[in-house]
Amino acid sequence: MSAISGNGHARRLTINEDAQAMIDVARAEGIETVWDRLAAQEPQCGYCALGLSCRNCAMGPCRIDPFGEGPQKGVCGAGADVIVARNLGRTIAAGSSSHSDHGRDILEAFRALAHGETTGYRIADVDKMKRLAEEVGVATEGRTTEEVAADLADVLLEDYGTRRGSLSFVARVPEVRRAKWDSVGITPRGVDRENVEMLHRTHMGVDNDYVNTLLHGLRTGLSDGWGGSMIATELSDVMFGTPTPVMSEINLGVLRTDQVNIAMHGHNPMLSDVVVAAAQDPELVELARSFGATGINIVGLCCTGNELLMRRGVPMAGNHLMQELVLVTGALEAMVVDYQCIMPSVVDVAKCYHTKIISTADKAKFTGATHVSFDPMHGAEIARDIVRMAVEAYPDRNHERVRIPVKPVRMMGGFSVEAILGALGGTPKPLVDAIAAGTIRGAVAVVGCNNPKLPQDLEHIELTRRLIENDILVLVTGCAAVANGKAGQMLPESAAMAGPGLRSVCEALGIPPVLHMGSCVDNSRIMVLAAALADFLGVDIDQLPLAGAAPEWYSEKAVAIGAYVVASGVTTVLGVQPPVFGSPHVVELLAGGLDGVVGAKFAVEPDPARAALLIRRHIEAKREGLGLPFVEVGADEAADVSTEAPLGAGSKA
Ligand code: BF8
Ligand code: SF4
Repeated sequence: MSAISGNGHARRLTINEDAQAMIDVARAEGIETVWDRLAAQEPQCGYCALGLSCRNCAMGPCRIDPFGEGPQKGVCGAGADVIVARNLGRTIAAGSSSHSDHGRDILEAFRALAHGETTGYRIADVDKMKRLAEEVGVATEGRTTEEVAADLADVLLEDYGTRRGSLSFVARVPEVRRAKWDSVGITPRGVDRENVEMLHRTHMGVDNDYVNTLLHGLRTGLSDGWGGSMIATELSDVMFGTPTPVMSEINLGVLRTDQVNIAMHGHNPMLSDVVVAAAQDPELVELARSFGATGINIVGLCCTGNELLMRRGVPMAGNHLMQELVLVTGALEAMVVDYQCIMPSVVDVAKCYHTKIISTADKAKFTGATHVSFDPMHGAEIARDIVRMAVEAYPDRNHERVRIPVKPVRMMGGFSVEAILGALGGTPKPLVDAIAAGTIRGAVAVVGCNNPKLPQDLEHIELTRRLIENDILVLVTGCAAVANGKAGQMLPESAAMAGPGLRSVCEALGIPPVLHMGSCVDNSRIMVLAAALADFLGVDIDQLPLAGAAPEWYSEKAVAIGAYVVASGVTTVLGVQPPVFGSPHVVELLAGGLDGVVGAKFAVEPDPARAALLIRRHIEAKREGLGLPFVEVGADEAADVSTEAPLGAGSKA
């Protein structure tokens, strides 16, 4: 089908042709999308945008006047610093809890698998399971796989409680960093403990010192990055396979006019993996054929899509802002969701078509959706029921309304730490050598979401383009990775887009200059890689030429990620202002003071060109610190960008 031309309106909202075409269709048909609702919300609350409103108790709600003319204290006496810090602390706890609860769901399924209580699951990577067991002190010699798995599950379940001094995987952190965390009092203990403690501290009248609250915010984030998220990643690898490089396709062009299309949306591979298996069930394929379809096509959205793409090469329909637009193609029989980042609006958009929204998590129900309670004890059977429901919707499809606006783009994913080290011959040495020689200047994790306040994907791909052109390896996860994939930056031949040094390394290894490392919980892979590089060099993580960026973040989970990445020693640039600017003290701590505490800090820079300069200067400064050859980053081009600039300086706003 030919492309439907985007008008000026759609082109301001997204850089992607498939999204532009579907926005035009939605507007023409009066279907409301996220951009319409954002416009209806404007102007958004200025107090909330600055972090200056509080409704933590019934003496409030309260707000602080940022101009100094109105109230400067809430009813309880809390000023701007305390209110902003408490709000940020709760945001980190919400994000950390989301990842960690996802991790716990996988852990509980893994434990049930070990006890033979599930259907549709197996231990796909026995070697990794044994390595993990040995790492956390579980005996493996002379024991069955199931016995070892059961004990491993029990040790990791303890990480959620408070029985140990610190989380199991904190042992992966370079010793010098662990000592730093101990000295500041931010070593993460139990996953649940840090999150509960944050809710406690931010109750009225508990932690009334913003520095103390924010330090616990780092600890809460660390309980996600080196706890809940890492457990989710590691056990997903064990149950579904450790990713290895794989080719796939991406954008709305992955939908098929002649097949039953099922989009898997959400986060937990426990659901999506068994649905992919069920879609190959000969009986269900035959049922689809009996309705005139040629087969069953599973596509991914958001992070569960990343999980499927990384391990199975399942094609990816799109990232966060595509979840409504994929429905507007009229080509989906079902969108199957679990939890996180699923807009309630998908139910309303689906009503305009024959598409079924099938919710599956008892903790994430959607009014108006069809709920199928997913239970890993009967994973295979429930997955078949779900696929059958989708197939049975195919006869209701109105083929006249089907619009698949583009051809898919090819991409390569599957870069687990194991795969990267494997490509390097089993050791980080070749990568370290390339960084030391300056062939690769450093590495940047470009991660996070889409946010309708920014043109979709523009910041991701422009920042990435500028980094790889300057020989900086880019590691991506989450919706950022989907943006890069759609833009064609994730193919081995995209090495041609990189500077000469990075290009030569990528060509020698046959890899893209932008490595897809997985879903958002898989940012833990980036932490493991950073720790491995630091250990190899005998330095702390904050000495490495690394940076993080979340150009288009929206989610509380992204804030938790930012907290653990910075606390782990990696300076991070945000493209969207966090609601902290109501407190100059909090801003000064996050953008300055933290550097003296954990060796890293935050910056905000929405302009991708300026963000790239900021990051390049940071990387060259780290190179200089390690005694490696460094260059002054184009003093002329960077004249107006300073790494010392306070949080938010240089923003276009
Ligand atoms: O966990 S990148 S929009 S889908 S929060 Fe959500 Fe953000 Fe996407 Fe995945 Ni991550
Ligand atoms: Fe107001 Fe204090 Fe209650 Fe917050 S905790 S709502 S600032 S009285």
